[in-house]
Amino acid sequence: MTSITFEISGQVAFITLNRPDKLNSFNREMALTLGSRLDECASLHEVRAVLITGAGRAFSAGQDLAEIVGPNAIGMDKILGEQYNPIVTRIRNLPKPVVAAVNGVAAGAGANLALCCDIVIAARSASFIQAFSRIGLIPDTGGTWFLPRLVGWQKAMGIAMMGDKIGATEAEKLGMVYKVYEDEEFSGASRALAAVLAEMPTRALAFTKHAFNSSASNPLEAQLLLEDELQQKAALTRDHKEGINAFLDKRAPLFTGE
Ligand code: LHQ
Repeated sequence: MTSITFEISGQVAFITLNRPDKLNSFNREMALTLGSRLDECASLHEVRAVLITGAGRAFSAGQDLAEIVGPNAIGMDKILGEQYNPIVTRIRNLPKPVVAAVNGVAAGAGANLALCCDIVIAARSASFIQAFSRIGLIPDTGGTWFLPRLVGWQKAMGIAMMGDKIGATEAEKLGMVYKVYEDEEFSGASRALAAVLAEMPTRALAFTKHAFNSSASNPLEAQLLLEDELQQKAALTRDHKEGINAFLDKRAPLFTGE
């Protein structure tokens, strides 16, 4: 059984973490395959949005803990640098929107994989656990960067140190999640949301992502200059012209991602 399933439909790449009997925890092969699939999403012109979700009852339980013990254990020196960090940087740099559709529990690196995506949606019964402190580790996969930015320093520190299970309803209130959908409508709603994103002006969304990424380290003056530069680029796109024309013609725009 393949640990990552990949399907392109209606300009959306659907990536499913697929080790349901192990709650989609990541072994090395699965992490490296996810990285390759994200590269494909970047290079395939027909992909205009990406949706990552989990098979079965979990989104992902993070690192497969069985793989880091015993004589054949993968060394800690190889795990973050080779497996998880490249996934986070690929998602942040991918010039297309990436949605995490958190269908169930997301723990450890699984939680932070979700939080590094552009839009995080969750099923009502989903949950997020910074499970690291329970096993004597620190939040990784970008957790120490994303969590304080999403929920503020104090909530982030509490969540990271206590390893609390945060349900979807609370996660939405805290700002970890864009929207929560009832379990029975979650699959359809997440596919619909990704389909809408795939029909939006892809280059403007990529510039938006670039600007948000840069805002994390830019002073205001530099950020204003970057907005100016990116807005000028956006204004040259076909989709910008189409958006204006459609508005003036009182019709729905047809964006092509050009
Ligand atoms: C698992 C796992 C799992 C293997 C459930 N591994 N089998 C980076 C750098 C280097 C090293 C370490 O890690 C990292 C990043 C990280 O991600 S560290 C954090 C790793 N993750 C965890 O510590 C979470 C461990 N899992 C849990 O705490 C629970 O399974 C949760 C709360 C996620 C779900 O609990 P339950 O709903 O009660 O399910 P369960 O515990 O019964 O799990 C179901 C099965 O999945 C079970 O297998 P079995 O054969 O007994 O049915 C678990 O052993 C397996 N599983 N997580 N991470």
